[in-house]
Amino acid sequence: LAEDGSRGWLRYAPINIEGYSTLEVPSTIVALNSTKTSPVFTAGQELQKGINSILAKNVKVLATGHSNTSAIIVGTIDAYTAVYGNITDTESLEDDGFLLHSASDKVVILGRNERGALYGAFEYLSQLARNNITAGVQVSNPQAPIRWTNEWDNMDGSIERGYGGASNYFQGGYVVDNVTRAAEYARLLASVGINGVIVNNVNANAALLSDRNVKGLGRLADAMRPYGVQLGISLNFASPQAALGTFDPLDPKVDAWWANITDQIYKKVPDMAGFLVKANSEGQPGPLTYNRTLADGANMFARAVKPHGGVVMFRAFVYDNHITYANWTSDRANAQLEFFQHLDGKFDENVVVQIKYGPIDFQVREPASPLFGALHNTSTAIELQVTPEYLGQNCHFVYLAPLWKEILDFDMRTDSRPSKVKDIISGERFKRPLGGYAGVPGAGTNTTWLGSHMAMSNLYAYGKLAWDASLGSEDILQDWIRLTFGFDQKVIDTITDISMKSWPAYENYSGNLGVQTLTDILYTHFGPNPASQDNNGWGQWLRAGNVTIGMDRTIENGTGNAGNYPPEIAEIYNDVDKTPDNLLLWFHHVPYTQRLKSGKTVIQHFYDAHYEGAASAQIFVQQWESLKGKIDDERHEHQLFRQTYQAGHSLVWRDSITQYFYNLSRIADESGRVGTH
Ligand code: GCW
Repeated sequence: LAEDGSRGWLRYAPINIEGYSTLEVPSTIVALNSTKTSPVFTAGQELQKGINSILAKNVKVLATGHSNTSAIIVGTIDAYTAVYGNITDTESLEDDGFLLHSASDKVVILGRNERGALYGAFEYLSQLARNNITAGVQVSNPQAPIRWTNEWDNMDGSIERGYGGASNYFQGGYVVDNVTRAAEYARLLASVGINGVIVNNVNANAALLSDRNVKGLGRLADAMRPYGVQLGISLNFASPQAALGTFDPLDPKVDAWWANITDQIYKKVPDMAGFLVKANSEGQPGPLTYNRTLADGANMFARAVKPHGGVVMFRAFVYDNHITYANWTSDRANAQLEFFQHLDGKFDENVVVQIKYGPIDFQVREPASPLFGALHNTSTAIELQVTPEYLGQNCHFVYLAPLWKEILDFDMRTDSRPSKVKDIISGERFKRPLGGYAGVPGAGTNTTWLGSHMAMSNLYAYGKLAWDASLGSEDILQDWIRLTFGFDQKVIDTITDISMKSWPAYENYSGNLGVQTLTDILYTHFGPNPASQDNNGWGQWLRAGNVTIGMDRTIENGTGNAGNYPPEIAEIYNDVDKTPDNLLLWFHHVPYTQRLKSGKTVIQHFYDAHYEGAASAQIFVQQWESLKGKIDDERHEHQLFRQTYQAGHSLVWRDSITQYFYNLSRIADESGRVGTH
């Protein structure tokens, strides 16, 4: 039977394992929904479908029921108390949070709002599908209000940096007619707590705002609403240009133009989440054209959405892509602070500055962006790339949760106080009203959504971490494996092992020691091309010469970037002896013969790491092969093809990078693998 990849982790596979105790799941669901398209209605349907599929049990869905019937009751706290009277343990429930109380004769699933109730239903189904029902009362609240995806879908139907087919939302310049995929995707996202989707690329097209497309956005939002997923859009800053001949954010005509179009959109999408804006970056228009600040630009949109309760996600990915290589102190990594620090406190309350996890661009290893520690009077969100643009584009498999967790758990030590990135973006550290997560999945029309079954662990993990960043990467992964591939211990162990080794392996055979990914930087961002990184205006430099390598980001001799961090962190990164090996070349320009803390030289580390990383990729193939017959053939073959490709391509990586640095340094490998002929 063909595996329907579009179900992702929501397979609701029949539980058929030895020793499984048939749960006394009640035979009735009481869904206290407000309307037929509400998230609680969805919850009722989803519970019915899931229980039927997992336990082969037919369950009725009713709109109300007596307190003494054995039932699964799902709804908001208010709806519940109206029917059944007060219930304890709900005081701590926040927006989108849920209470789940499982007992054999009665299951109560409550949300502060309807969306929360749906999340509780998905959690219950996940526990059922994993044969791991937690008895008693559980209360779960999200750590941050904004848990969105940013889809980079173009209106011509392509997806920027997407590896899973064409757009689910657009075709030929317009919103698609058939919104089935939009609904199915919203379902997947809701099951891991995602509550908003920006449907179009940050490199945005003003044609999105035509009447026909605004109507289309209404259809997309209607398709997503039953899952509690709100639609948002990216805007092209220069959209008013055609009508007004200007897009100056301080021109009242421009302001009025945005207020009007925003009102039009809210007529079709009354619950629109808000706008996402990429301005003055990589050729996109923005307020700097008119000598206005980025805050002037952001606040113009904030005023337009404010009456409707919307928010503006304003990207911090602003930099000049024509910087001078000859200048030792030029540094793209400084751009975010240069553009944003002086604007702290100048953004309206409904603006969130959205910051990529590192100061450059989704590299295999970056330090956390110092901007997280520098904005104290501005709400912030982290931008994570689920689509592995620089990490093998789903032809290689890299489980990304460990990378994200390193950043989220990083302590900025602002004012010498605990200041973990996850607590900054949740709004907790600086007492901000908003904040959260923006993930870029690149989901398309491919039945696997992302172009690879295994890559779905990244989408799953993104949602889980956006809900609760304290969860462990491996725990998240193993839940996903059980939901996706079943309970076979060998399957669980093998996929866990491959996944947990996948980031270190990729880092080893691509760019290690914090030198960046070493991929082709100018066009594809795929495959090795270290020579492409230096000597151009993009600023993703290695500064690799014959004797030395690395960016000098020290305060005294370099670009000063280490000094962008709060003092306790600056002191570490500014000091070549204190900087961890894995970020050495990010912060320091050193000889190839520099000794690492490991005792190896930089160049020898390059050789060894590349051989180790590529060797791991060969083993992944054997490990995956050993699962034949333990998972369905279709998914087994699909992934085997990718692992085999990765194994071969990792050798290409290994040989090109080691040879490149041998050619530059002329220092031979101590183990005789490189530079001997
Ligand atoms: O890394 C770059 C990508 C671009 C992307 C840009 C951004 C959407 O290569 O494709 O454009 O980042 O994040 O704006």
